Amino acid sequence: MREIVVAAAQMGGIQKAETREEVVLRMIDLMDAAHEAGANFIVYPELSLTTFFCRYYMENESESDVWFETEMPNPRTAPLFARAKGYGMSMSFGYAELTKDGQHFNTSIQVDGDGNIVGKYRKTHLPGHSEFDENRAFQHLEKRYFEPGDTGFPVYRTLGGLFGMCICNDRRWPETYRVMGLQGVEMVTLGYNTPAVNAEKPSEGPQARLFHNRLVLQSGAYQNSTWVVAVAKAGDEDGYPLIAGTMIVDPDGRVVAETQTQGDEIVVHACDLDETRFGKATIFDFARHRRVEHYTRIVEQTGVIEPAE
Ligand code: ING
Repeated sequence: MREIVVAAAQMGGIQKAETREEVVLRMIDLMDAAHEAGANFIVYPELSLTTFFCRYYMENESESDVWFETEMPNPRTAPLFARAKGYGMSMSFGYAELTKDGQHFNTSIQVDGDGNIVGKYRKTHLPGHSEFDENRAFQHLEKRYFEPGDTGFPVYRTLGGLFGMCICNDRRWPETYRVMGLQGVEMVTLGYNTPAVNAEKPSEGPQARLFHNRLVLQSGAYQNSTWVVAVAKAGDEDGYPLIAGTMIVDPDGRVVAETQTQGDEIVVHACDLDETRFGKATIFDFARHRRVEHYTRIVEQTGVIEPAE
């Protein structure tokens, strides 16, 4: 048995006016509750330090760069790293990363109980658009503010197992889980900020979005026999609603824990990494069952090529 007691630390809305220091205090409160509940690993949302600023059109980088971190840890997040190290607790969280050579990424890191960054991931699948779109009820400018990630989907050894990360829209793409599954991943952690309404289709509201959220997390877990921990930035941000739906999914695709509120809330579950073994050795024994000679299109084609008339 290789048990990890995981706390999925959902955060309610972060308002535009909220400082990093105020947000970090909320994250520390969640970490204290996780410690009380016996957790040794805490997972926070995508862009956990700021509001989802991609909903706002900003013309110049001088304006949008205020939402980015130029180093990690940094003076604003140091108290969080210190509290985690004091507890010997691993953590993962997302933030907007501005690198020394001026690259912008939607990033997530995993930090072990000694405070070492053991995993770093930069969001691959950026949804939305790069120019102001007047046809949208609100903007989703991730393609404006971030570059596609350059890390791929790494899997790394920590906490006695094989871990990987993805971010938000990545969870909708089966390739995300399979690339990690082909590295033996036993737990995928991810955060998301998902608008409660489709900006291009107002009839698609929170119920549909919560359905799709659950659908893709359960299928990703089951089809790769891995745990999936998915954590929302939920609630209302300056009048813009985000879905909750934070959950922990077991390697059979079953939801074993999920939040009940739209605010700051942890759900905790003892995840035995050995529960991934049966699926990996039988129905999803990739070596025994996959037929890669028939999968060429998946890596050779980007878009659809329909058969000739
Ligand atoms: N947010 C959304 C997400 O993938 C989205 C964008 C919502 C795309 C619904 C498609 C459908 O959950 C982020 N930040 O990717």
